[in-house]
Amino acid sequence: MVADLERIAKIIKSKERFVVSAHLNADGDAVASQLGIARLLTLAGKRAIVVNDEDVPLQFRFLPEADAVAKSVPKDFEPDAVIVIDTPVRDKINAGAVRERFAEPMKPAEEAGEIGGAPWTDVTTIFLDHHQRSDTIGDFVYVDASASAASTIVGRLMDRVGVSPEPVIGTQLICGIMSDTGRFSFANTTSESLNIVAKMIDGGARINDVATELFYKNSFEAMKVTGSALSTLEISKSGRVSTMVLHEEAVDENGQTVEVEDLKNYPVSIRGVEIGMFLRPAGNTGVRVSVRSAGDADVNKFADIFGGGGHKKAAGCKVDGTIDEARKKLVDAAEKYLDETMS
Ligand SMILES: [Mn+2]
Repeated sequence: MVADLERIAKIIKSKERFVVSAHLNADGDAVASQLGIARLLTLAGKRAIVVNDEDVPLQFRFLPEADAVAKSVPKDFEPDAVIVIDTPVRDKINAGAVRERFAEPMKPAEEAGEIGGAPWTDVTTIFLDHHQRSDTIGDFVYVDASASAASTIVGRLMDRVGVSPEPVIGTQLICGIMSDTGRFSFANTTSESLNIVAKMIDGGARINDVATELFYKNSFEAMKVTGSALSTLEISKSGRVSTMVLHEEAVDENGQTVEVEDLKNYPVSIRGVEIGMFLRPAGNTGVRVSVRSAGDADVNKFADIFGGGGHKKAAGCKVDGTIDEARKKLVDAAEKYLDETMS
């Protein structure tokens, strides 16, 4: 059932032992908001265990209490509530025990077995999110798509549950908000989220330490990948469409793909460019494309031409063929799209 924050705060206050998780393939807000809500619960005198199947990504391990994230719910822990935060898609929950509970088709709680040492029938489930979502699974669901980050929602709950800012939760929430607002620059940056950050700074959190961890600890491999991708930048004749490619995914010494999140944003960061695209191989066949808009071009609609989608200013799609073929096709289509939709 859909619930407001007063209701959520009341439920939280009435429970004692929580399992907390967020989404797979964690980003800064997913890690920070689940650690943040767990910290809030601890400060409120509750017990909380954060559970993730996946390891916390290296760049977020600086967060206080990141090392306490468990791989599974201990058998001797009997939760009376589960909180899933920042996760609009049920099969993307980063805790197997919770993901299976909500897998479709969903079984009634009586048939769902146990989580840790507690039967699911005794466990209240709470979803907190800032994504547009159609799903209202869970006993209590609070969604506000106007919240900058899931960490912003944790900030909103602090007052209501009676928890004051201190350095640990402060560091966590600043990380989440800084990540999801693109260092306080995206259109979702609100005075509310900045006010939460201000309160966290007053509570002893150090904003520059968070920024240093997030943005000044790139791996050498990631910087080299960025360099080789940047050297492929091209701009169309009209100057309105820019493309950049990565011919091969780079792998580090452990065989892990070197992911560079920022690459998608370079092509559109050139003056005069309206649509910027980043292309790379999509597994065995085809090309994966990230599309970004600098202004009024709706790239959600543009990506739809190729069967993709996303948001107005950030979208993605998959295109058949080689990277060079895809690049030509995409640039032509983008020029045509701009001609047709922009005055
Ligand atoms: Mn988020």
